[in-house]
Amino acid sequence: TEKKEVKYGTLTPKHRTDPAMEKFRDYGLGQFIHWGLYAIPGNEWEGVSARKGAAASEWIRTWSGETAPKGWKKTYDNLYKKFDPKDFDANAWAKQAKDMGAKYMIFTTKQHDGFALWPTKYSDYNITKSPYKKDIVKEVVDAYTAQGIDVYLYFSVLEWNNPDYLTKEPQTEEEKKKYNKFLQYTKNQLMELLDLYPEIKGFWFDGTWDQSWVKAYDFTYNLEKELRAKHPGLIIGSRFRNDEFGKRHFDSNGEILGDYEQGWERKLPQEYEWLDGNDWDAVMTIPPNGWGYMKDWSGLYTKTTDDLLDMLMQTVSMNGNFVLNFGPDGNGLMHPEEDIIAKELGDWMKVNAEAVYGVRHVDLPKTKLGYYTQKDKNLGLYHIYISVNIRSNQFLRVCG
Ligand code: FHN
Repeated sequence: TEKKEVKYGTLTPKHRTDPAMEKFRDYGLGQFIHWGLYAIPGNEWEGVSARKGAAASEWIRTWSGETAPKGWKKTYDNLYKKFDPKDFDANAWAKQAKDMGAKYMIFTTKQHDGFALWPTKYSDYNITKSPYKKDIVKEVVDAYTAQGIDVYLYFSVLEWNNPDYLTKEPQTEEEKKKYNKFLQYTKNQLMELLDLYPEIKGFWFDGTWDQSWVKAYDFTYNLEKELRAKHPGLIIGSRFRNDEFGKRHFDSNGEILGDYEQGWERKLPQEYEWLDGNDWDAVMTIPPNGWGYMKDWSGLYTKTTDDLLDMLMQTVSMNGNFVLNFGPDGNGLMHPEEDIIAKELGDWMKVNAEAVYGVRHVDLPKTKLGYYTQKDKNLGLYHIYISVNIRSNQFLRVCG
């Protein structure tokens, strides 16, 4: 089909071959951590569950309907005054991730509520105003980097509480002025993150679906250019921006926008061909949904270690990275179920990691029993099958 003229399309080749991107392709397993003020309520408040009133645990600020506590938004916006995670130990998190076999991690610097976990100069709604005061982003970056785990920063453009934020395209001069101020604020925070944490390898952007941001494609195109110029090798996913026709993730010619596809969230592609040769990650919750801490997992199907191992192998067999989400509580402790799964995953990885790290898709008809991966066409391939009900899964190296 005729190529369309796209002025605000991709800024990087479809298949980057620089060392940073080759390392991204080799990760295999990553950890996502969603942490912020929403960890304090843990998807409930004064014994009332928000399960019926908010889309997900980290969306609890939007809790509405008859179950929502009176004056909830005000209560939520004041939670920063209570944020003082007594048990938070970034080194313990990083050690757990290391033992689990994670090669990179994605950490929420700021989710949709706009509360910054770093001492940003550009907003007062940040960690220094909480009793905890200290720079959590720095603690996490330092601890994981010390363990040899690469750090990517999750950044939500969308900010529910920012008076300058708009969801729709700015129309009036006043709206344009306000939103331009918001765009500049966003750019300032991103440049600040790169200045403060130069060790990071990339960004995981989120909250970029509103028309206000979609129509600001000239700004976002130039912002991506500036971020990449400031931090050579920076890795940015497909969720950051769109082209001038509003096409997100892929431009109007189907070319990926960014370095890896960020579309696989809580679901996996079934065919390798669907990926069209692009790099990608799959981010996964242990409960059905809910990225932030949820006190109560009862009544929900929460994925078993075997479920997650199967997803991991399905992902890496199709050249993706599988990123498992953890939602620490308001004191900085992981959910007890998350600790169990991290241990079991790690035990399996200690035996099978060679079939996960640095592997690529095998061009064979899909096996009915598990997944194929391979490191080097001449060294044979791995055939991993996840036994249905035992933890000690086997793999055999089939030398071609
Ligand atoms: O709205 C967010 C959600 O809270 C969570 O952060 C996930 C993680 O991938 N991203 C958005 C939903 O697509």
